[in-house]
Amino acid sequence: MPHRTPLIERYRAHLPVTPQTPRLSLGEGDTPLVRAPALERETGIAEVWLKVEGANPTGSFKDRGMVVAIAKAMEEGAQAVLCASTGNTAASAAAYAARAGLRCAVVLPAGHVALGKLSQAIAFGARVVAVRGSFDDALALSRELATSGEATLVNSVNPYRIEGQKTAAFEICETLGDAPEWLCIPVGNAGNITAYWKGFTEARDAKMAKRRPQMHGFQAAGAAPIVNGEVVADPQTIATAIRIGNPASWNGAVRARDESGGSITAVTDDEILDAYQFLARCEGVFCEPASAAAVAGLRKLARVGTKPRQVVCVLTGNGMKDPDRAIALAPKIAEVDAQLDAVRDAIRVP
Ligand code: AN7
Repeated sequence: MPHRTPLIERYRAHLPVTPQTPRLSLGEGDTPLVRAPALERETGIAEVWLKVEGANPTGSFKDRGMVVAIAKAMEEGAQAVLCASTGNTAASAAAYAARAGLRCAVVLPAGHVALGKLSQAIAFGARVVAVRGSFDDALALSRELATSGEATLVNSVNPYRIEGQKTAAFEICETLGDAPEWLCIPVGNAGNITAYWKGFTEARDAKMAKRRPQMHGFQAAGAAPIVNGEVVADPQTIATAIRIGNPASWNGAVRARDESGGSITAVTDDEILDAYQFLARCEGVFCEPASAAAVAGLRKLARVGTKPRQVVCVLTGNGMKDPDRAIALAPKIAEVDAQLDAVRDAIRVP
């Protein structure tokens, strides 16, 4: 038995699983909820919690939805799965497809996928195709390819993905004993904010929680279609995971915002990188830049208006996904002779 109960088992009463659904698992879900004391001091908010989704098997929240989508594809007799991706969906699809014995193809925006994610897709044996275009182009092409029935589409337009991802909201309610006052979350294709809102709603209806949170979503300023109210033809941001100009779950995000009395706002790349470094250096939590958008957004909201007492920020992906970004922010690494004095001099703070 794996030491974690498989997500599909644990939440089977709330998921579209049948006795015929394979019990697929790589140990997804049950991720840490970690206090953020430095953020609490800085924002003046009594409780700030980080939902560390980078602790999932392939290092992102995508595994929660992918395990359900791939298990259902197996149940339905699929031979192959397909997705477009900014990287994490591809890594997750490739891993669960490998486990399930299905073929997997991933369609990526050329030149804009972080190294760790690309290496995962390759290692798990997916067929990798990079298109000269954006994620939005890749998704449009993948949707069209999937209509032929040759492969099952496992992007978040596949409803099983949303079903699996909503389990993170259940876990938060279980750990805190209720939903938090605010949930802060990055928004790209908008599947995750849609999934959390569904999860919090079902948690309340199932008496796992008494309330639902205000949902605060954050897009990168150069890729902020929902904030701007129009499609972004050429989205740009260093947070490549959320470099998306035409989110598939746009309506779901708007509904989550409006029904919860929350917001969807933009954060700049500088604000994202500042939060990224703050989390790593002051909290000891290394997330990828897109994830830091949630914390950049919280810092911004906390400077104006009324503050809540309790917030959860969703850290969607592991910092090691994008090693190039961390290294690009470093001062030059000192290289010295293998001698005591040289090393001591190099370590000494100037
Ligand atoms: C780390 O992998 O879209 O709003 O193709 O990888 O549900 O899209 C990734 C998205 C946030 C945004 N944080 O979530 C993909 C992809 C990380 C991500 C998002 C993504 P959605």
